[in-house]
Amino acid sequence: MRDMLEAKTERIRKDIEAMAQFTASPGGGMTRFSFSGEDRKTREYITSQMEAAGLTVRRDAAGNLFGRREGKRRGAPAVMLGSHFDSVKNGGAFDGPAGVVMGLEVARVLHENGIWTNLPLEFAALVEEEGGRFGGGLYGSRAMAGLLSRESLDIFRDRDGISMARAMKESGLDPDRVGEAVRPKGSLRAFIELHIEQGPILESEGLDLGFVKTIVGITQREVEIIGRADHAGTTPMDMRCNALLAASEAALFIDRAAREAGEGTVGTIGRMEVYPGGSNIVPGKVFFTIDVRSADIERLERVVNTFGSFLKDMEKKHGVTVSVKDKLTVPPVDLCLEILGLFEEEAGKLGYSAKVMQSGAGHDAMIMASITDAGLLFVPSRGGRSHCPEEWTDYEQIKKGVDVIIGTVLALAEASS
Ligand code: HGY
Ligand code: MN
Ligand code: MN
Repeated sequence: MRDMLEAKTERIRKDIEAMAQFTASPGGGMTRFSFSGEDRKTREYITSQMEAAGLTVRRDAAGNLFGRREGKRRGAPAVMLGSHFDSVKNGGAFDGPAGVVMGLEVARVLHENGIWTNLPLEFAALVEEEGGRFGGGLYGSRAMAGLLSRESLDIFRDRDGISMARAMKESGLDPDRVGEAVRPKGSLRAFIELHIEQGPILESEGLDLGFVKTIVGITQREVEIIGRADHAGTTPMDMRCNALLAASEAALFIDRAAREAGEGTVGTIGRMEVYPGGSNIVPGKVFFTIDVRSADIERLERVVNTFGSFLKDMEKKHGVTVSVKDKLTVPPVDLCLEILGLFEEEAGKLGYSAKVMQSGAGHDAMIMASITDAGLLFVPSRGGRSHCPEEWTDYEQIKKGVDVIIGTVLALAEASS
């Protein structure tokens, strides 16, 4: 039974290219924000592919899309596989969709070969993993894991001030029912995600696949520094409360603190907005984000905590007021070794080269690991590039990842011929 079950590269290419059409920044990579028109068009495409593969499709109360293939054992826990379909601003076509397409292809291969498993299978397309629109992220998986508060849907807003709750309503969802997305205890046997590596390791070592053992911990905060807008010409230098000076020192602090923490700890200010933003006005307000990550919780907390006390010093030094909003705090996560072992076994049978590695990017698998056994398989990223229009993975490389996951799913879900 095993040798004929192979993914088809051509279908993978077709899916990725079809989904890549739905972007708000044509010519500037992928911008597919949750609960947007691009989200809807992509969801319609995925739904059509799920139905064609014989799946029963439903959208949960958080907006996640699932295609379900019943198992022989009624009421048994499901094996879930997939990834997210939202993107960052001006991102790439593979970050997220490669994992959704993996699910579609596994579903097709089982459907066309009439393979049934004892356990049911759920093919997932998750929303708002990136937080590109509302900040934070990992929203679809946190909704399933019961890690999402209803009030956060009112607090998290996009750049136009639209709350998640309002965007959900406009997308046909009822934010008051988001709790219904929580998966009952014991209802999942496993969660398997295929994802592009978003780093240079697999390509530089000439390997086909990566099997993730640990995903780094992540802290994301939003910082607002309030100084005083003043005339750039008439305000003496020693009479200014320049918000941008404090923010600039903060950028240098985060960079230095992450480097000093070492062991792969990273710190980034990815977004900074200066207000009112006139060339002849001393900046009165600056908004910026921080993103700190480490596989070592102590290092992660040290950078974040020292940054907090640094901001207090900035208030005194520059006569500004600083407020900080927590957007995401996830500790480092070890994934399921049983699933990692199955990945290794399948790759061995197929002759694909692979290594066990860490993920510097956050993924829904790190949240799903809190409610079920979670596995994450990487395929190479060309030049290690991601979160940019240049992001690329060969379709043949994705095919190899899907082949390994087919065998893994058959083992986990107890396939019978
Ligand atoms: O930010 C991340 O690590 C992921 O791309 N959401
Ligand atoms: Mn990403
Ligand atoms: Mn991703």
